[in-house]
Amino acid sequence: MITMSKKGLLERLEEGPIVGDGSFVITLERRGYVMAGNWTPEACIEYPEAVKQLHREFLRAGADVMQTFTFYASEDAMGIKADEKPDSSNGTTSDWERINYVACDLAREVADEGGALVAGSLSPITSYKEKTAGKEFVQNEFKKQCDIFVEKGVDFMLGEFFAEAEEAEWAIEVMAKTGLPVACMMRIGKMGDESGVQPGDAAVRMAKAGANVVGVNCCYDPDTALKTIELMKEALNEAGLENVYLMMQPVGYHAQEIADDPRGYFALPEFPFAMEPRALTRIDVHKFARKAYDLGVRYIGGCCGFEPYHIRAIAEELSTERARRPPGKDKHEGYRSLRRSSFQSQRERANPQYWNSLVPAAGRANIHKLAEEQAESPAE
Ligand code: CBH
Ligand code: ZN
Repeated sequence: MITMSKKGLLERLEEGPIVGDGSFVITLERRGYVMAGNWTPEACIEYPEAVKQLHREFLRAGADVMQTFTFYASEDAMGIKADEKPDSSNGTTSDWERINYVACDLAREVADEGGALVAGSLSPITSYKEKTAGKEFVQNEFKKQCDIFVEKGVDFMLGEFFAEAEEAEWAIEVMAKTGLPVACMMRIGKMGDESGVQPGDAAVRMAKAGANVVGVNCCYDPDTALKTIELMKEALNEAGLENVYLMMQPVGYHAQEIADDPRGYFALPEFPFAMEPRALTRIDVHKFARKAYDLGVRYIGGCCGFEPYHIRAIAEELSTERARRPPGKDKHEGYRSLRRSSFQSQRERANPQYWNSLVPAAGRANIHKLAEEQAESPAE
């Protein structure tokens, strides 16, 4: 067996762009393994094969990082959400600990199949959001998860989806104490966080709290998120913090109209059960990856709605910069493979010009008439 010495997060970022993974709770809900509303990761212990399969698809798509599927898996968040469940067989309060352990095993098993890194993943503490808990309680919640991540030997720490710079700082302080590299993303828009902290200030605060990589995730589409990242970049440069890397994992949906809404894409009427018509195409993602790289973002992945084929588009777009293509390349040769089609009309599409200039349809021929008909006879 050949053992390659594995490079860590910061060494890899030094060499070139890192590809993150994509959507877990949203994708596993669609596949039948996660409960909408709760968005908690019991699937780690209930359907470990389903979680591993999704990790594996992201790995094959070119992801360099497997985030532990520990979203909302603090004792606090899971406890509050379990209490709200009508049926206690859906998980018990004490499951949080086992979920965190198993999540590390699942991510590690798959990461080792392709030399990827495992990120121990933290997310908001429900009692902080409800303003019923202070710093000591919140940091202790983060610490309990971090202790498990360290025991399980994750490669770095990653915080995500924080609504306020303050909670992100508290998480970063705890993550930094592990001595591992720290990445942290807020779900902040260009208007600022929920307490009025501007994106630039939030980025500087995250960096000063000890994060090596900072940025935004979820809530906004790639174009909107890029504007927020630009503000972060300017502020980091002004503060002399150019050595801090930028990262982004936006949603895999078109959501231009909520660009100024602090609730992000959750404000869309289609969230969460009718999002399909808004899905990004792989061509949208190629364009996003290029813009992000050109802006200086060095860790590029996706959040809700980013399916494995979207992550593959990032890895393919940046294959020159990364000097490699995704592991699944044997089934992909760009648009050229359409030359093999049985149909002349498809063979004509075997070129990038066709796809790059395409404006995809919404799929409904007469959407206004359809809306009128639905108003007359609403579905159950
Ligand atoms: O599961 C994942 O993909 C995570 N890496 C990020 C999830 S972002 C938000 C999910 C929904 C939250 C909610 O509605 O409470
Ligand atoms: Zn998300």
